[in-house]
Amino acid sequence: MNRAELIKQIRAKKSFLCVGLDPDAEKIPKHIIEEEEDPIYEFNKQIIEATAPYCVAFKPNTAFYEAYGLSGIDSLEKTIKYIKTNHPDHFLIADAKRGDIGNTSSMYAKAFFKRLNADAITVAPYMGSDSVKPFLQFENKWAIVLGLTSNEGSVDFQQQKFDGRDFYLHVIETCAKWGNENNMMFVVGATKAQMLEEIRKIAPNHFLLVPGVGAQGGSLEDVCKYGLTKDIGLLINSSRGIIYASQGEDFAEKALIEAKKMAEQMKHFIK
Ligand code: OMP
Repeated sequence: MNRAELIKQIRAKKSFLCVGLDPDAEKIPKHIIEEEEDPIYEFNKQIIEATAPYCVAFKPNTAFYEAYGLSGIDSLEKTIKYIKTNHPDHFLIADAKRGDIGNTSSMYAKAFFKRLNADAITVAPYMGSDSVKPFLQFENKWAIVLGLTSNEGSVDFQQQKFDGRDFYLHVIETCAKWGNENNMMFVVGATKAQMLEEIRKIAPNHFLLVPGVGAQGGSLEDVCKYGLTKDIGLLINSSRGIIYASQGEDFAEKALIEAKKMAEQMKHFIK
């Protein structure tokens, strides 16, 4: 999916919500675990059907599949195929946080863009340009580079001063030169919303993937206040806050309600 198509979807739906598909067997409703042959896939399908009208993107985090070995990988492949077949207008982010020496990154890119057919992959830029550039070689595919993450540990490196500025600003500024607004986005945690003001000075038009609302406590209003652009420029992710709104038989209905609530809030920010 290219930038124009993504913006068109956001404007049509009046939502820039990304639903995180992070299935955890401990939290998936009991009846699904007991009755279904592939509980993760079944859980995802019901969440996808319930929330698709209110979101423009889905983000399976691969850890939640890799943890279950081959069957988990199979559930991931089936989930992606299901979205691509039934909801081809939704942007599909494989949240895998990859990045390695060039030839290895090329294989990661192949795995996620060619084999799995994801639209985007999250990328850890610590290893530098040759680790990121292989993800930028595919038409209409995206590298979503970690900029300022939502977790407490972001102070350890990202928020250390380097040349008088926070290090994450150097990372974003430098990475932005390797790609462009049509093949690169940045991750910025919702828990650091005020820092978006500085980030927008160096990445005024890039789309930002913003996780950390819901379970991690970030504010949707603050993210919009500091991060919105004329093209919206934001994909706001919530995983647990939506998919585990209920762990009972009504989980899909409750997920729908939560996704709808977020989309209603987003509507006010779309001119
Ligand atoms: P919830 O906290 O349940 O909404 O999930 C957040 C999702 O976003 C998880 O899949 C995280 O791995 C991911 N995430 C963060 O929470 N913080 C970040 O800084 C970056 C990500 C990410 O790259 O998506």
